[in-house]
Amino acid sequence: MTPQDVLLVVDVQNGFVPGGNLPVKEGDQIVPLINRLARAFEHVVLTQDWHTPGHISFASSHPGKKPFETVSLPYGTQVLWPDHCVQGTADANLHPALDIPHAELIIRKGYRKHIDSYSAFNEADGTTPTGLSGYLKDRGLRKVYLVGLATDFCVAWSALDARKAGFEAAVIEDATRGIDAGGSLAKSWRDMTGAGVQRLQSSAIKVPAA
Ligand code: VGL
Ligand code: ZN
Repeated sequence: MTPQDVLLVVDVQNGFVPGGNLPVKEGDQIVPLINRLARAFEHVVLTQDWHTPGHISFASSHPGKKPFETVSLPYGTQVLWPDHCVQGTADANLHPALDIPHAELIIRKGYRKHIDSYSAFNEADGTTPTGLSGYLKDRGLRKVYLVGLATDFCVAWSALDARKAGFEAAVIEDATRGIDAGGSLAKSWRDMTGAGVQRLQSSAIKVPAA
């Protein structure tokens, strides 16, 4: 790894592991691997899904709608989710086994009631920045390695936006897990590969001895 590389650890939160409100299958299994990989990186940024109560992405905010159905919103089609990662709740906390004390920044996202944000770079309207691009550029960071949850939503959208913002991007596949709603996992890999996102395995990352 070089000093221009940054590890982006996406949404490793209670809400996205078994027992959480929007559990991703095997989501907890990647935590030890992410802790290990983080030792290879001088720079680590974490993201945290951080919704208001009654957030527009929640099925419960749309009478008659169930989780995993969709609605049409001003910024496009929105998949509806169970209530998850509500600000200040245990569901929104970072996973207790995540152990990356040298992480430099936590980007919270999805905190505006009427716009979702899968991506760590831009909210779902595609135009409202979170500030991450400016942060990385100001600090001279050029290549973003992504791990975390979920491969086909927040990881993929963040990787695609990293490319749009001019960064190199690589997803470390075995340090992610997907939701795979209606073929979304395969589609996300097609989109990422097409956008020049590298698809790596953790064996390709050389981790210094503890
Ligand atoms: C995510 C759905 C809703 C994710 C967040 O972290 O991938 N997915 N909110
Ligand atoms: Zn969310």
